[in-house]
Amino acid sequence: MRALLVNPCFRLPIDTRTTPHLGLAYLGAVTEEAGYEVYIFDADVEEESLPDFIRRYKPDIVGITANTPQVKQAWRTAQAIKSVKDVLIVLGGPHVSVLPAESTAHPEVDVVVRGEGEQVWVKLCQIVERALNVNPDVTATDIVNDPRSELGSLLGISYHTADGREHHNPDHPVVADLDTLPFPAYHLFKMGHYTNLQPATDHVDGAKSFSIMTSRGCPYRCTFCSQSIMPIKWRARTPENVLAEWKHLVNTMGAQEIGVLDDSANIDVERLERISTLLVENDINHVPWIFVNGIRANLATEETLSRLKKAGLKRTAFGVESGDPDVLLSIDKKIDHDTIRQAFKNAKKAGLETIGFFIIGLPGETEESMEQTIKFACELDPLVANFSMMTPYPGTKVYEIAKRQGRLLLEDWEDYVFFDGKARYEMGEMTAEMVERKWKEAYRRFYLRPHRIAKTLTRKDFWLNWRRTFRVAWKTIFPSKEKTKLRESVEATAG
Ligand code: B12
Ligand code: SF4
Repeated sequence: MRALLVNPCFRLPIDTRTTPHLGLAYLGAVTEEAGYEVYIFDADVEEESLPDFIRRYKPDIVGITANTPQVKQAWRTAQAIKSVKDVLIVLGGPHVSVLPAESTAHPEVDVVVRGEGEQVWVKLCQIVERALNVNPDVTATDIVNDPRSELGSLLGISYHTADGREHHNPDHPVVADLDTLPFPAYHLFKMGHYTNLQPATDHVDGAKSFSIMTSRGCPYRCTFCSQSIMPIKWRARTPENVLAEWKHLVNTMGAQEIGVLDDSANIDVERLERISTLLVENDINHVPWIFVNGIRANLATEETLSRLKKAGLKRTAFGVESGDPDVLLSIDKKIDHDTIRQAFKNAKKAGLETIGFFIIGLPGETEESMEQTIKFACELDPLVANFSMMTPYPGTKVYEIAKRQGRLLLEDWEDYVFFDGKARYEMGEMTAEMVERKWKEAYRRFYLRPHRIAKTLTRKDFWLNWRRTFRVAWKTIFPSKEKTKLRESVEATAG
């Protein structure tokens, strides 16, 4: 039984760096563990065309990942594969988990897996294996339309049968104990072909900067965040299990930097402190690491952050979102400005670099509230301030609000990247012009303060990456020409 996992080609208009996909690395690992042959075809780095590869590799099952801006390319990819072989094509990932019917309506998509994929994917491989054992020439059409098909009782999937019926089976339970998962199968990637292994760390191109996820999920439900698609229960790996992977990354893979991808790593502070102790005790705290996504500000005490610093933490991010108290309250972040102020102070006292995530254009915003966000960013003065224009992703509350009370300005999922300088919706007095203007102003006012310029120029990391920093800054302001060319070249890679 041969399985194939595909990351459809998708390049952001701002940046064409490539990075291995952690979700596929986990899926690859469980496929191998189940005893199947598996190949990860990352269209961003492969030289061969996918149809040629399909003819050569002859997979028995294909899984394709898709987030929102990637989903159209996932459909094109599925079509290109089907034109070569009627193999079972499975789509998974955040976008199709929210809108499964949209994908199963495409005849080239056989099955959609909703939510966390490891267990359901392995069960699908087993179903295909059993079908092949009965009939070595069985096709995807046969498997899906067999009235006795095991798909009928497989939790967590959606599919469409030839009689026109849609099937949305109940959800599959999530992996209860994350320690039971194997480590991500990086050996299945052509590691040398990636320009960057973890984009949010400092030694950008060509450095060995790996990702790790020590917990999954988030118990909060911020109205703008796609995390709400995933189960509300926060699950964590044990410190010992995290340590084992960390050692593997440092000692076997030669990691020079590590990006922790958890959505909310510090929900259980004791667990995090135990991880810190283990990193120190095992002498692997010399490899710097970064919280790439925000940690909860209300749980970031100076003591915890100091222990993390000793364990090698170099930089931490906090989701600040808005400088306006009413807007902050309205997005269910469940945090206030004083707590955020204190968290930044604690991090700075602990000797950590900080990142602040801010959003311009949340529902109910006015020019005044955006102004408060810019001022608050300047007051907190993190090392990195990241301002995004609100992009309402399907499945989030903001998406529903924008659809009902505002006017969505995008029809095409491929436009759901948030780096191309365009507002995504208008609502009440909040016009696209206002959001775009304040967003540009935010960057200008934050980074062009004299002390910021001086601070930037004195940092070693800036000089390591200055070419890329300027390229990114330029493309943030003037992205459109690049985007058309990129999109044409991306579409060409599907078939
Ligand atoms: C790291 C990260 C990135 C990195 C690297 C992405 C990569 N190559 O892996 C970078 C910085 C490049 C990035 C960029 C973007 N990201 Co991002 N990113 C993440 C983050 C923080 C972690 C991803 C991860 O590794 N998760 C852990 C793995 C285990 O989960 P997973 O990948 O989702 O895979 C599991 C399931 O989804 C499912 N599954 C996935 N694929 C498949 C396929 C099959 C066949 C099956 C069966 C199952 C399956 O099973 C997997 C294992 O359980 C997530 C948040 C999150 N918690 O996931 C956001 C997230 C995925 N990103 C998001 C977004 C919006 C983006 C951008 C569009 C933002 C932008 N810049 O405009 C871009 C798109 C880039 C692109 N090229 O597609 C959203 C997606 C929302 C949506 N509706 O699509 C998320 C959920 C963040 C959020 N909370 O809003 N991202
Ligand atoms: S923004 Fe952060 S805290 Fe809020 S739901 Fe998303 S991951 Fe959780």
